[in-house]
Amino acid sequence: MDKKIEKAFNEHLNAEFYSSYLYLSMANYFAYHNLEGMAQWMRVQVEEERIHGMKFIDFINDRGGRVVLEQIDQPKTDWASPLDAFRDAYEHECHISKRINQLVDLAIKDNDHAANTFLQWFVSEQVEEEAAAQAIVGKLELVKDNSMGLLMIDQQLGTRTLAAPAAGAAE
Ligand code: OFO
Repeated sequence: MDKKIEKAFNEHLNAEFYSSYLYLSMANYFAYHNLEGMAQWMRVQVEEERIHGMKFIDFINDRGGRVVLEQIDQPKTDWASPLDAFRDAYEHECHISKRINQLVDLAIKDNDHAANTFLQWFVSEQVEEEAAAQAIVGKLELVKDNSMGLLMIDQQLGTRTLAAPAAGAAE
C-alpha cells in the first residue's frame, strides 16, 4: 500500500486505541462516583473503540502494509461532573470524525478506492458516535443537578451491551 496512506492509517489506529483508553478512564471515573450505569456504557465504548483500531490493523495487514504500534498518550483522569465527561466524549468524537474525513480526502487524492471504501464504514459510524454522545449530553443538561434524574439516566445507560458484529464482518 502507498506509504503515505500506511503512515496515516497507523497514526489513526493509535487515535482509536487512545479513544478506547480515554473511555476506560471515564468508565473508572464513573465507577468511582458510583455511577455504574455510565461506567457500563463507557466500558462498551472501550470495546467498540478497540474493534475500530483492530479494523485498521486488519486493513493495513490485508493490503501488505506494516502495522507499527506506537505509545498511547495518557488520557485525562478526572472531570468536574458526568456532564463534563460526556461533553468531552462528544468533542472527542467530533475530533475523530475530522480525522476520518482527512483520511478520506487522502484516499481520494491518492486514488485509493479500497481505502476509500474501507473508510466509508467509519464515516457512517462517526455519525452514530457523535449522535450517541450528544444525546447523553442533552439529557444531562436537562436534569442539571437533579440527583433523581441523574440516577435515572445512569440506570438507562447501564442497559447498553456490545452489539454482536454483523455476519462476515472483520470484527
Ligand atoms: Fe472509533 O469512534 Fe469513537 O472514537
